[in-house]
Amino acid sequence: QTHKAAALWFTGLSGSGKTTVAREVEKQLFARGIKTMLLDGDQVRHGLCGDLGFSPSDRAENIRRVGEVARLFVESGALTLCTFVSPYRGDRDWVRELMPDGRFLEVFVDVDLETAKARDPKGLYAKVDAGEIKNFTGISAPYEAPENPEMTLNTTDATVEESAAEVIRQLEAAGLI
Ligand code: GGZ
Repeated sequence: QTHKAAALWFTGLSGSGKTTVAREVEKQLFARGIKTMLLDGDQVRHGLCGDLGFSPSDRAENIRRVGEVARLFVESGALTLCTFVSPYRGDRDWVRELMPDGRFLEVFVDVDLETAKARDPKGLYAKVDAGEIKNFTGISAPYEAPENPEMTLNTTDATVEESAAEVIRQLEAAGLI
């Protein structure tokens, strides 16, 4: 199966479904024999970015590092799925500029804050309410929604399967797979 290497950049609130949808997309790409890589915020913050917190400058550095790593994977030919809250437009645009033209696709994983709070898969929103986490995106730190994303997934209403199918469909339409 031939494909074109690109970065699929999932951005959205904690609990929006970035990682869950990206994992399902990766599973379907794998089934088609397409080379993939998945870089996830929760994962890299234990290693590569383990020294960073959630101030605006630490988030910028987090995104800079993973952007550089994503570029290496794209250059190696992988369809590279990146799942980071990445709340600042400027940080995301920086990665867009880093990638070869047309090989950065911003995927806005759009969810109602109330829905994300109700899901609270890791109990983080409860900790925010208890005053245990500062600078939490969507509550006490900003989220700058994409203005012209290549894809928007409304995960308040859609199932994981529906959202993943939409990504696959759009990758096909863009001629990347
Ligand atoms: C946002 C936070 C915070 C704060 C911990 N703000 O749902 P999760 O748990 O697994 O994803 C979030 C992850 C965010 O890491 P990123 O590297 O994606 O963030 S950024 O792109 O902004 O650099 C969340 C958890 O870590 N988390 N504290 N204060 N999310």
